[in-house]
Amino acid sequence: MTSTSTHSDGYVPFPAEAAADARAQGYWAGLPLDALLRAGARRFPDRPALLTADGTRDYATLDAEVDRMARGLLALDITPGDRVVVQLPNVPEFVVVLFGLLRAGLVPVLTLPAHRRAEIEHLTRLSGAVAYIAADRVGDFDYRQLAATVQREVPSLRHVLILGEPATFTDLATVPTSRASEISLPQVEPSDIALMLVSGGTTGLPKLIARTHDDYRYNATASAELCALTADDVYLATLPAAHNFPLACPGILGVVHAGGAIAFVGDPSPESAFAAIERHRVTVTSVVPPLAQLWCAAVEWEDADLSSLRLLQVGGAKLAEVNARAVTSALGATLQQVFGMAEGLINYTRLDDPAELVHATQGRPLSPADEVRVVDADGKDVAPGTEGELLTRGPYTIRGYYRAPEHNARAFTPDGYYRSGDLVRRLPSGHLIVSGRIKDVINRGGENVSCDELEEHLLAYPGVRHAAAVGLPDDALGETVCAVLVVDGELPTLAAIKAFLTERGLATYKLPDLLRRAQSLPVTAVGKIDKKALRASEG
Ligand code: OOB
Repeated sequence: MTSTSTHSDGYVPFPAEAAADARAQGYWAGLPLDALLRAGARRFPDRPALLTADGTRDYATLDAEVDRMARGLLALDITPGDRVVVQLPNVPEFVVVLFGLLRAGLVPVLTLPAHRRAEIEHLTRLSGAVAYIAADRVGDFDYRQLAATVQREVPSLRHVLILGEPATFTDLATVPTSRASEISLPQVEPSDIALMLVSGGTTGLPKLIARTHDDYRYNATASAELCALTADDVYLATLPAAHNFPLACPGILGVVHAGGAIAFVGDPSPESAFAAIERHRVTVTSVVPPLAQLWCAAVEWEDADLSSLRLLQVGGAKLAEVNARAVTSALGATLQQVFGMAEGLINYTRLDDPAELVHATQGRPLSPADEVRVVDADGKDVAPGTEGELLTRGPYTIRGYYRAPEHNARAFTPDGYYRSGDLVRRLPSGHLIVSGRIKDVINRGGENVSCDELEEHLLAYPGVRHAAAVGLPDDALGETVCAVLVVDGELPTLAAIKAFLTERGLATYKLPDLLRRAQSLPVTAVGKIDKKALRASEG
């Protein structure tokens, strides 16, 4: 039995014994994440690293640019170990900022463009971030206004760096500096926290997932090898780059390891994505199931040349078997199902798996060192092939969320397994079939909506006595968000509820799609809201 200890600042490290094993077995290379780019610049200086609208940047150029960014960040009064909230859209600067922070020993807190005040304020406070890096605006949303609000509420936030028109803040473009002799770069410890990912969240607000250089480097490099990435690959970041899937499974970091090139697309519509695939001769990309279905349908009317695409990764939510077959035949590329989680464990179907497994399973664990248990409600291992909850532990799975001791006591077993909340069946080959979730989260097209969090906000609406959020099956999104309310007087309109939640700073994807009225909510034997019954009655 290994013990878990929590660092004084709320970080739960790998137990010494597990860390020693991961090193001894060669999973952890003992290198900082930034070494991926350093190695790229050494091995492939002239190869394209970033493919942008105005040309390409080779590895040597990108590396030099990252160097100037790292030193420029440290020239502000930011010191190694400090957290920096990053909220950028899919643009090449994302890579410069990410590696710049890593090289400077600063810890990026990777939030998604769709996050709004409630999430950003919470994550800034929880991480104790001293800086926030965002674009001026995306669509009609102005991140500078968000920054101003968060800075008012969270005193630790000293710097706001804006990509684009900075208004009253600092222009990100003025940060890089070539005063290399004056500002030295720190020695980064591979066992330190490299970056923080944001959890989909099961209860209340999102949690922070601290990933070390060692574990995340392994995550990305082992994934790159599994996907057989080479310097000839071109990866298209279609999903938000700050998400674990496009970032490190193998994604951006995996491609840098292989010496390949990265292209970005701001919106994942077939029009934009197909044009980018054709233009950059993209070989690999990753999407969520609804997007895969949309792309599948779009090949009928879009006449872009997609012949360069060799691997289409689909994950984030369950891809129905019928859709898996359709994707393979419509897009021509090899399909890979990816069942992963920001907490760690990633399962992949292999490139040479028989079609049956690729279509009907969500893959098997990346690493031979991944430990997977499938257990019943009492935590006992179920018989092979039987449905149960997936528990996991391994060289790239966290041992606890950052600064969340109470939640950790429930979300992890005493011997360090993460309770995923996912219901799975395991085949003799080790492949897993995901059959549902025990956690109360709605998976809306790959975005996780925490029912608890949404309910808390709904209950704040005048006249709402009880509120329950449930996911209802939906052909396009997998699940839609249905809010069931017990109210005094008139039921508010859906538009009024959405406006109210938006005003409270909730992300757009968490807003209910449907609103229903109930006289009372069904409860379980111990008095908890019975979501299963509710789902059955509302579905
Ligand atoms: C990925 O990571 P998260 O942290 O946004 O969400 C994790 C949860 C899983 O626990 C599971 O409930 C669900 O999303 N999920 C899937 C799935 N992939 C993720 N459910 C069914 N089938 C799948 N293929 O979503 C993520 C992280 C890395 C790679 C890919 C996805």
